[in-house]
Formats: sequence, structure tokens, C-alpha cells
Amino acid sequence: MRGSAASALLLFIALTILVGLTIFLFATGFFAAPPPITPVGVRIDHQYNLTLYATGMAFVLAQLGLGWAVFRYRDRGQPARFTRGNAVLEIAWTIVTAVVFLGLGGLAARSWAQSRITKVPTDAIRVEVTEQQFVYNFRYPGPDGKFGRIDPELISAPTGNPLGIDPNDPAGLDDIVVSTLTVPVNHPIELLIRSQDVVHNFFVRELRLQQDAVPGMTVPLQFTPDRLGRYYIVCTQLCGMGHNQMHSFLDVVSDADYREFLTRAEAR
Ligand SMILES: [Cu+2]
Repeated sequence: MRGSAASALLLFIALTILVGLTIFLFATGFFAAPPPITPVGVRIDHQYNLTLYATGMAFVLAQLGLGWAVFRYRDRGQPARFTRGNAVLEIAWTIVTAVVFLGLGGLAARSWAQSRITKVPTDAIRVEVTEQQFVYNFRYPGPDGKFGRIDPELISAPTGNPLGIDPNDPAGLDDIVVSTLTVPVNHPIELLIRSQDVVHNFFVRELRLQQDAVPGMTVPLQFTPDRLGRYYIVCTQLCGMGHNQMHSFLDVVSDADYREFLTRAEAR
């Protein structure tokens, strides 16, 4: 209807309600994640909140601005007017966006690097994570501290060798292969993430870490858990028909329990 303020006003009100509802959901922690279990996780949460404040502010301003423009420039029966826009405004908000974007990226770099490129402590416990449709296998090097050679030709899950460990390599004889990940609390852990078939993923919410497992690559990932408990490991890459079933567990245990786990696993 020409010249009617009602529909423009309704749109403005609808947008305002949408903005209010969104702020309410985030402010009340409706989507809150479980608490992090690493010092880096705490920093990642802090970084995430910074990003949320910055993008949240942009969201509120943009939506309310849109509502205002819809109402202010509604159809009053007047002919349309051509405008070339405002170069100064364009340049200003492009610069502001670039500064915020690069600034947040710069602030986050350290937390990111600490899980991925920082030198791993020499006493770190290394565990190889091999993903395949639709299971996780975790390999510990055993008492000798060395992973045995792997040969794709020897992969044979039915005969108990899902990773293809070469029986002729003495380093591999004591390797431990299990289907859940057990680590001691307050120890640096280094995971070596691999895939046997398609792209999979290693995601633990409480670690605030998510890493793709890419065929042909071994991707290192390090963390130091500081809280005991059992946490879900899930695959977040749509990797096939059984993707929704693909999960495992991360057990963060005491030193004594970890030694017991190793003794039990070695005895098998
Ligand atoms: Cu998967």
C-alpha cells in the first residue's frame, strides 16, 4: 500500500525483537559450552568472548540501522532518488572492519600457536591418533618410547592390526593400540593425527581444540589437561554414512590410574 507507515513500522519492530532475543540468548548463556580443561582453553574462551562482543556490537548496529532505514526511507509515493553513496563513510567502515578483524586475529595467534607450533616439551606423552570410517584408534609407543613402522599393506582390522604395524620391526612389538584415549592429568600431551581413508576430525569441546585428520598427513596437536574426567571425542567432518556414530572418549586420569592403564594395556 502506497504511503503506509504500518508495514515499515512492523518490519522495524520485528528486527528490534530479533536483536533483543539474540542478545538475551547469548547474555543468559543459553549456548554456553562446558568449562575448558586446559589453560589454553581458558584463553581461547576469552578470545571467543572478545570476538563475540565485537561481532555482536556490529550485529546490533547493523540490524537496528536496517530497521531505521526501512522505516525512514519507506514508500511515501515519492519518485526514487539516485545516490552515489558516501566515499568517506565507505572508507571509514572498511578501515574499522580491517582493524578489528586483523586485531582479533593478532590477539588469537598466541593461543593458536600454543596448540600447534610451539615446541613440544621433551617429557610430553605422544599418542598417535588414526581415524578411519568410523572409528578412532590410539597408539602409544609402549615401554621403548618408539612407534613401530607402519605399512598400509599390512592393515587388517579383523586380525587385530587395524593400523598395519610391521611385526618385523622390533620397535612396534610393544606398541599399544586402543579405542579410547587415556592421558594423565597435568602432563603435556602431543597427538599425531592421521586418517586412513577420508577427511575426518578430532574435536573435544572441553579442550577447545578441533583438528581435521587428512589422509597423507600427520598433524601434531598439543595440550595439557588440568581436570580429571571423561570427555567426548567426536568427528566433525561429514565422512560417510556412519559419521553420526563416529566418536570416542578422552579419559583424563590421575598418574596412578594412567600407570595402571599402561600396565593393563601392555599385558594384553
Ligand atoms: Cu569421521
